[in-house]
Amino acid sequence: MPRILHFGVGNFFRAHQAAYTQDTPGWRITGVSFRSADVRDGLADQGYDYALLIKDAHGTAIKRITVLDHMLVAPEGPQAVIDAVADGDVQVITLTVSEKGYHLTPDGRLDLSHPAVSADLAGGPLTPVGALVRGLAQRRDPVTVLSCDNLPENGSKLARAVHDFASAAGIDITINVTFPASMVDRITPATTDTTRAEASDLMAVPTEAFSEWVVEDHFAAARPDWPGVQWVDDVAPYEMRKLRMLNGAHSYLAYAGTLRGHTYVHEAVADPDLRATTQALMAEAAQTLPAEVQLQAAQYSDDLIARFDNPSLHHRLRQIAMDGSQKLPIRILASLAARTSDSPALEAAVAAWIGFVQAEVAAGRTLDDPMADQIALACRASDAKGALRALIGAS
Ligand code: CS2
Repeated sequence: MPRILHFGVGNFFRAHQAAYTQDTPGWRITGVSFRSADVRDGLADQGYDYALLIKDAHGTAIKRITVLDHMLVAPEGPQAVIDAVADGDVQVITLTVSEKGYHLTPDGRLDLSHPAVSADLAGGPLTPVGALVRGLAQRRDPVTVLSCDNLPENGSKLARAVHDFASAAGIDITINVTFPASMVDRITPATTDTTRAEASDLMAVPTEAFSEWVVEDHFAAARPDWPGVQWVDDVAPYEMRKLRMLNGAHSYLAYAGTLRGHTYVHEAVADPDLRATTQALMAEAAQTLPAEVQLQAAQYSDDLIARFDNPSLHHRLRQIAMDGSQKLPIRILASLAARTSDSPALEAAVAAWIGFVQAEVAAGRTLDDPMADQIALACRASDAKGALRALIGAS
């Protein structure tokens, strides 16, 4: 039976790609964790099945996900992960390893000086990119590698990172492998005790009813017939719209909302000042989008506000606030760079991030961000705002 190998078995994958595959007869999934064994242990205890709690303003529907049937943990057995990449039954390798999981430089190359990358090159713990390179080098059959992370041009970025790692390691990849781009969307909070109790399932995942997946139709091997996927030649317009409008607004709400004492997205977006700035931010971002999606941007913005208003999701602002140094350049600075007129709402998002990190550092809390140390240092500079802006590449 054809198989998908998935890197990064977090809640987003379990609410999105796993749910689509659940509705696609004939496919099974092997998951890979690059960090702890916790998710594998929790899922293995219940035969890898779990409940997806689909929440809208009217209530909760439960969908059982039974399509995942095996999981590997890279730190426990790196060779098993490499062998899985090389396995001929695997037709598609999907990834949700988050922005920082690719270890890219700001100009989109593999950061060879990153400690995790140099350790992997020296035979230490596997990174997702290193696992791909080592496994692809052993493969005999074509395969598709599909990034499902919130990065612009995620397919070509991953292809370049794989190429950079392979050249640095002196490894040849000779099989046909494609790296289509994709835009993924489904708001998926973290699991809490309330979620677990609601579903009587320790591994339950909460999510919203809305779901979208736009995929570049460039597959080297069998392509799952995922129902509802939009197959396109060019993902870029959809991806820009989603990153700049949804994710940009999310990050603004996360920082500005936390600063105003809110806990959840639905609370922050109900705050009249924040709601107005969120709408203005989406309008500013929309003006930077390609013509084909600009026309529907006003409707898209209204639909996003309705999704953020969802009172049942309980999506914590602090979950979105993490990794700001990785997210802001993509979600906010890209729009700012493309704009030719004043952008008060986008600037308010940069200011909200600065205010948030300064407040966290002043309170003695360690930031959940790969650049936490540099951010803390910049907060102590005499021109802290300038230093923080420079750190994320804001002019
Ligand atoms: C959020 C995203 O945590 C975050 O950074 O903005 O996870 C967002 O919920 C998803 O991209 C929605 O598809």
